[in-house]
Amino acid sequence: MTADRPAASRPTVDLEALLRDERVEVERALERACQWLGDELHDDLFKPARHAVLSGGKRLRPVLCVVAHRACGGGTGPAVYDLGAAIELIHAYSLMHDDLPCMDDADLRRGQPTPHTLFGTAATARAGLALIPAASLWALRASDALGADDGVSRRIVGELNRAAGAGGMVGGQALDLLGEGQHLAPSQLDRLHRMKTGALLTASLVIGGLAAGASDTTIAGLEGFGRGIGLAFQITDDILDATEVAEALGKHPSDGLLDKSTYVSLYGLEEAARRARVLADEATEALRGAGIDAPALVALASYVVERRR
Ligand code: GRG
Repeated sequence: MTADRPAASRPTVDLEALLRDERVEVERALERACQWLGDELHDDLFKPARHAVLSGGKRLRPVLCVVAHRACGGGTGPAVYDLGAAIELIHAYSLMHDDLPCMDDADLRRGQPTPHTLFGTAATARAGLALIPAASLWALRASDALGADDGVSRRIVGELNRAAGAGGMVGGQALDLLGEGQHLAPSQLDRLHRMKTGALLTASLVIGGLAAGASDTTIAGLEGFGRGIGLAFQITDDILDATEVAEALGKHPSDGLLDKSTYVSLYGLEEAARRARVLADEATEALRGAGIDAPALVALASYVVERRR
């Protein structure tokens, strides 16, 4: 697959080592965030939240944030991982709520029982809500620690909330729920997933760039990169959903079982995979167009379409 790519878009970094090393730091940052949450929240809220935040996962959003930050000349201290962890708090809440009986009614996520099967639906719903303001506060604290001025902090927190909100993840989830049992057109499916999945992935990159003081041109390049990998990520998710068993993916049920339109139902496996690769290549082109030399981001674009979970 890689051999067909233009040389400029071929990854030149050790992706496995990159993910391993970054995830170690991300887990440390999530432990710090949970320590703070434990001081802030009543146990009834904290226990489901802690389970959701520390139950594993690929940690792609914080990894994108710190890698983008570095690509824009930012440093590598703990505060940028804390910033990435703030984004992961939003992601954790979204998964907790997505798995609730009133949404996807899922019992398995990341190879573990979902929070509501352990702590109950009401406690999990409340704990998820508690993570939303916590994420903004944690992002603000991380921006301060990074020495960002008020204007940059404002943009960072605005970016996080815009991506999480009605024009992003929440809006996309609403479209997803409304679309159950219907055959969505390609443009409808793209719009839904650019909002539901792509917005937070893109915000992760933009937030990393903003924290490093990136120019508007660079931020636009990161947005273009996020736009490509966001949809490529979702197409790959649909392919994995259709081809891997629940045990290998660590989640149940699949979108196919939930009677949702997917890229595989729309295009078939082969064409869906081709589209994901084209989008990943467009993502790396967006970096090049903005003059961003970031082999680690290029490697992550490959990871997005080649991952097995
Ligand atoms: C009020 C309508 C309304 C919604 C509430 C629940 C919710 C907001 C949003 C959920 C949206 C959602 C589930 C987005 C995530 C999509 C996605 C691709 C999840 C999987 O991400 P991975 O593969 O997960 O990165 P890991 O486990 O690796 O972290």
